Amino acid sequence: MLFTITRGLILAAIVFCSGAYAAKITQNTNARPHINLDGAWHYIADPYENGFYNHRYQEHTRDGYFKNAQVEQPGDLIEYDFANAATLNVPGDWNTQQDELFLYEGTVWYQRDFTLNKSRDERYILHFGAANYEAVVYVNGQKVGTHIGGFTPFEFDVTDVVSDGDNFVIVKVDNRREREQIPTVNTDWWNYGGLTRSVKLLTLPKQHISDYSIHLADGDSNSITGWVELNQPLNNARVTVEIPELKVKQTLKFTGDARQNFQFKAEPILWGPSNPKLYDVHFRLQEQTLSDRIGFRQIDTKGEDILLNGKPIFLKGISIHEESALHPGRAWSQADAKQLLSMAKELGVNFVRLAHYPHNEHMVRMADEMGLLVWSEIPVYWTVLFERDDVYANAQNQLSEMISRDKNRASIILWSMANETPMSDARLTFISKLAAKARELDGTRLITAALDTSSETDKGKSIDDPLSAVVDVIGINNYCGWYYKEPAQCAKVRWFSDNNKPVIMSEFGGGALAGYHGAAEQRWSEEYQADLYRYNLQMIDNMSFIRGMTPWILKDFRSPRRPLANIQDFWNRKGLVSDKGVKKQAWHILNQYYEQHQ
Ligand code: GCB
Repeated sequence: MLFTITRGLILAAIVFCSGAYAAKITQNTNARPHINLDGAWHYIADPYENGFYNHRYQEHTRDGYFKNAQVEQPGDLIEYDFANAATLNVPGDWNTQQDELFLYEGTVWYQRDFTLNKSRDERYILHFGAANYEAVVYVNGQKVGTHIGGFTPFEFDVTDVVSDGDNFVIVKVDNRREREQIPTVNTDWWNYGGLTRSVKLLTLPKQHISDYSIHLADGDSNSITGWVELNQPLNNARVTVEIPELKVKQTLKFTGDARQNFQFKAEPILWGPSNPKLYDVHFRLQEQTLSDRIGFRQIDTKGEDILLNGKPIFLKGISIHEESALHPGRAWSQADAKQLLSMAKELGVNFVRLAHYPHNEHMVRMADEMGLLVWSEIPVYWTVLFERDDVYANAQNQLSEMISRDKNRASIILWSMANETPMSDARLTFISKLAAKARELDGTRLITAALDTSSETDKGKSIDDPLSAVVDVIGINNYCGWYYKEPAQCAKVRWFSDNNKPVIMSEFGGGALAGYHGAAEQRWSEEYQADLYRYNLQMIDNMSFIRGMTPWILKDFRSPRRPLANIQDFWNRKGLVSDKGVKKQAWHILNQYYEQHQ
């Protein structure tokens, strides 16, 4: 206990001192010049954090593993050796790459060399797609920063630390779960550790465009607006924003500022599931051109309706964890994104809930291309310590990093603040503050949260969680036929909502082992799960205020909470397909339902 508190305080100190919560992230990193640092990294598992603390439990300042020391004299005592250590592939979780790390929670050190032709005209930014959970980053033996949070990008300017020629980078990644984290200690997914997303050294001109935002003006589909931000304020700089296909080009003049707003008239074909039209957009500063593919669309609510481009839409969705059928462990690649989202499309969806944390950037870019609407969320999940300011700061930072990376993706229509959080005043204050922050950072999307609280009344189940007043769209998680009632009883369950807001059934479902057949009463059989879907869909048909659903879940996913031998074997079996992608009967029930509800 004492250890936990002390570690919490140390962490808070590290975080605030090293600026781990400054959410500045270079936009569109794949389109930037960079040195790709993916591939084999040497690693040392360090459960006692021997490479970080000395025997008096003080942080090493001179001779920790970050030094990457090599034996020079025969008598040298160095008890680690990255050069001869085994390797892990980056990106990738460590759990599924080495048997000994499968259940490991703790510190792993990563090391790799790289060479650089250093130029005086460039800035070097070391960019991480994500590292779960806490990363301490060193370049050439110097600490360059710390980051907390397992699913969002972060970066450090390492210009002054890198050398011409040989360099090395070392990252201490720690995935221990702690009570004060976001997410907290108890979740229902695998705690995959490591450098789970790509690592790049961005090699950028000294003055460059660091970020931009571009979207339709609120309520005006013939007006495109946004801003461009430079990495430093400039006098007399010009940036052009051009969309050749729309024949628009505007030049922005920077007179001592780092950010300039823009707005111009245009008549884009609006992006949507039936026509996911994307435009090439070019931002130019001096000789640099930065290009992106952008969709333009409006998203609003009106009473109980969700309006996409002004028209009511029903969100036929599915929930997805970041695990694909292509390989074990965390999904990270474009191929993973394609596999998952193609499977979702085949199910007949126009909407995906990317649960329960921000997924990798390939997912949202692929959703843009494929015309899938997206719910994106931060891991404010279950029993977070809502009373604590440092916990809030962490959640807000993860929210800011998610929005910063993905603000230009037309597919994303909903930012979700939380999942199934227990009611309390502290929780209401915490999530209300997050929602206000999200609206401040991005006024172009809707705010939601998945609630699991409803009260029983004479009329039926009432959606009366006070968070309903805070969000634009109410998500409800409800496991009728699984955690309560038998499936057949679900058809008769009645709900009502006095919120005059759209409601999405953000979760329902039940487990089945693919290939296990039996009577419909037989738990874990495909027949049971199929029946549960049939009756829940009947229940949903009686909910006049429902405007979408994301049943739980597309594919079986790993979870330490699910040990049942020969059935679960540490998989949550609520997938409509098995972990290998084999369809279960319930898949066809939902597929038919979606086909009939055009
Ligand atoms: C939920 C959670 C989800 C779990 C699911 C389950 O309500 O939101 O993360 O995996 O239930 O399978 O119980």
